[in-house]
Amino acid sequence: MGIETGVAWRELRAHFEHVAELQLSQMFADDPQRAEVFSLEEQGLFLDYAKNRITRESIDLLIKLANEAELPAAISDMFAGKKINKTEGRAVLHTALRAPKSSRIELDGVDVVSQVHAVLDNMAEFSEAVRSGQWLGFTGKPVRNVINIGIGGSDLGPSMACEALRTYSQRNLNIQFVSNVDASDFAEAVQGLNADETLFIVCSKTFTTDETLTNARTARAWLLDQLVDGDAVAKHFVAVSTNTDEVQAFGIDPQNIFGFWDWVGGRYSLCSSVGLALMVSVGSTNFRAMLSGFHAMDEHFRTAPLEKNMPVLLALLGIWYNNFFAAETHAILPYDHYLKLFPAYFQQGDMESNGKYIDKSGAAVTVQTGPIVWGQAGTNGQHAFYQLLHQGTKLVPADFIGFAQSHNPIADHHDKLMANFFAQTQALAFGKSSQALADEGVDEALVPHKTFVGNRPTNTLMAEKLTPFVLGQLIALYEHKIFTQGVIWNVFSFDQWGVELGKSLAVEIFQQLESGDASKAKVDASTAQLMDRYLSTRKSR
Ligand code: G6Q
Repeated sequence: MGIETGVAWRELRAHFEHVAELQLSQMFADDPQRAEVFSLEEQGLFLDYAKNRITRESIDLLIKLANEAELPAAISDMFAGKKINKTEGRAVLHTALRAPKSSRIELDGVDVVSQVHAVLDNMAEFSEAVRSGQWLGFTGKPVRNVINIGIGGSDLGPSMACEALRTYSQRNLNIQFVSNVDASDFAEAVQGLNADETLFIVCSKTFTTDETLTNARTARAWLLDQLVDGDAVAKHFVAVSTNTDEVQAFGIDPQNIFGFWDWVGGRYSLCSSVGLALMVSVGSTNFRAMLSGFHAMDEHFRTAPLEKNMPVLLALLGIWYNNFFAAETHAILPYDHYLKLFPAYFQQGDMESNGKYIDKSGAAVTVQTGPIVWGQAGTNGQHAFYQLLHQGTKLVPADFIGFAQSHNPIADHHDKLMANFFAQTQALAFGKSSQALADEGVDEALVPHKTFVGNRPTNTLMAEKLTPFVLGQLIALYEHKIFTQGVIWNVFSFDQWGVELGKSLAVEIFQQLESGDASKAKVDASTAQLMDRYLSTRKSR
């Protein structure tokens, strides 16, 4: 039986009929306490959710829904290391990656926290060696370029966080990310670099991912082309993986393997050794400060009552729009240039976790699940897609994220940035009426075009500054939001079977392309035609 057959869902549906008619402008006018009631602070991270199309009753009913879905028990199960990722038979313990050294979390009778800290210590030692110039390449030169080769969960987290914390980075180190199997990605990354000053981090949980292994082999060939001697590989390649056998088969020194565990999902792995490139960039102290931010949010999520629980509130608001207002998408709009990859990071985090139509019982769901997540840093988006947010026919709930202090306090830039940040949520919520336009004497024919109906919901997240700690808080906030929604929609948020079919078809098609003859390919007429066209026009290698 789906969640929609429960009492809370039914009550929410009836309540929606009433709330759908309400205007934010009226709700603010009617309730002077509204901003205060619908806001919450957690260790410096402030959430204002007053500009949502909700009443106090909406929140009560949504909390009732969370309780009906037995969210508190689900949270305990995850933190306790129960094997909640049932389709893969695994625990989901990314929270253990940021647990303090003094804590103990057992999985199958073994404490995982001590394992986590042992790897963190190894990472710190390695990072400091690279940063200080003690790690020498094959010709005795220190490392100047670090290239992470990985894809998906082994790329998006460290690349997003390196960008987010760029001001904390050691600027004489050039950190790059190569993910795409398109050789242009690799070719551009190594353009002009000297191999004897370049270190590759091959980052792959399974060490079987075709894109990553293809890039890693190309990197090895590129290195040996310059350095010739096969022994150079040990000085210029390290690996992050759970698959030590395959890493060694590749030729990487077992001393240079940073392990992690199958209870860490790829898209939840930034705090594991998958964050190695980030630690090299910002140093272990900043990395650990980020882990503290993650842990602070983990503890808040684990212990705060649901009605004062930031990830839970964001999740429930998302469900309110997704399932009752029929919103199809959710925008993440950070007003901080360093967070420009944050929307893409949570595009994977959210869509790979909750983009599922089969529920935990194996039946098709009967309610909408994960939204399409997208976004871009402000103010750039304002000059691109905000037109649709303000006057389009679709409802796009959005999160605005901003900071009181800039890392680059130059002239009046930051006040201008933040003026836009505040203006946008205000415009979205309250719009501009045709009456106001008429009063201003706007040409009658233009009034409809210039009218903003408003009533478009947003959340606003603010903190003092984008520090490593705050970044950790923010990431954990969204992780737990996704978890909460998955519990309510009753889907398995920690598997990703939907990426498998394309991968296996590509293997077959690749063989046909290699043979140069597509006639035996078991593909449809359209694909056959496209393959033929490709084969007849591609250059032979
Ligand atoms: C994330 C996914 C996926 C994964 C990549 C890379 O949750 O599992 O994005 O991270 O496919 O996998 P490897 O790390 O095993 O190369």
